[in-house]
Amino acid sequence: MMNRILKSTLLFFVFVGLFSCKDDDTVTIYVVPYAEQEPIDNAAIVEFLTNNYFNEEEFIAPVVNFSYDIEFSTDQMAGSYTRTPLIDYVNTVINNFTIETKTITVSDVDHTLYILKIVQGLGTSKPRFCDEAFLSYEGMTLEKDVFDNALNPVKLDLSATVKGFSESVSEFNIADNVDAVGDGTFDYENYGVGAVFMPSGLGYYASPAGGISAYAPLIFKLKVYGTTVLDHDSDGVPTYVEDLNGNHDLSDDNTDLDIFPNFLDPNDDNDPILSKNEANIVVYPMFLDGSTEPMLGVNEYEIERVVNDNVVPNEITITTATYIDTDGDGVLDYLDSDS
Ligand SMILES: [Ca+2]
Ligand SMILES: [Ca+2]
Ligand SMILES: [Ca+2]
Ligand SMILES: [Ca+2]
Repeated sequence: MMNRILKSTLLFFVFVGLFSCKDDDTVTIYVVPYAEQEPIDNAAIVEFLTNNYFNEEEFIAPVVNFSYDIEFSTDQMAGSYTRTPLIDYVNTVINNFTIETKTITVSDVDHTLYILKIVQGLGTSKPRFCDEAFLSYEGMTLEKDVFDNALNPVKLDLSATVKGFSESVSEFNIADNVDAVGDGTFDYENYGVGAVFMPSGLGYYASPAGGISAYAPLIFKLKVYGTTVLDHDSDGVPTYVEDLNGNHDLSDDNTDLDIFPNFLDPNDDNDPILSKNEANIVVYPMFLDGSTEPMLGVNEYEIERVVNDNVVPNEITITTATYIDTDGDGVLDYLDSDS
């Protein structure tokens, strides 16, 4: 089921739209330009937000064991309670709920995400756009047809999801506390809860698939529990650091101009030394029972965490890599082919 939000590379090559046959039997495939489609999608999202409400009364006064499930409805009245139209929350805080807007540019066209924040989450960190998030979600169209869900939490590499998804999940904080229940399950407390309304340009755009028609704006309900930093090429440089130009596109950072972008290249500068061997490696022994974590320095990243609990009670070791600039030219050795 989770595959539905995975971004297929086919998306970039398979364009389905209006076909027209010419005399020579060649087929012209027409893809609606982003600049034409974006206003249409935005208007459809605004219409949804104008005509729909959510079960805010349940979040204002949650009952014991409330599921924290969001329900969208065209019913303004919940018993004697009068709900607020979703559109009124846009960039406005009411009862601690709000809809934040976020602009993402695709092919020079600005697209707006509408991110409904019901619970921000009280954990100290947020998943980055290319981290592995631990979350549950439900995807639906503006017609409320559910096309995908993971109601039990799953781990998802956000770099492999559509932009509207990764750029929304990364706006929530994770849980602030995790308790082992004792039966193998865990209770997460104060995790992020919300939803995103995204134009098709930040979803699947021209590729219809699995119950989603082409150019369909999408809604995802989200519960964000945890996050893990990813290092896709295991070179000791976290993937988020490999986005050198900071544009949240991992494909356009390629120091040595070979076929592998830096986040998939264990030797970013194509000199004779692997990136991980161009770093200072330090192993910090520490203990689970009260030791504070090592403060990481500049260009220092955790690359391994080993629990030795079965050998030395409570002992773990944290290994870090610090990337250095030996010749002082401002380019770290792993990106510098002449150092
Ligand atoms: Ca890496
Ligand atoms: Ca980039
Ligand atoms: Ca490369
Ligand atoms: Ca190298």
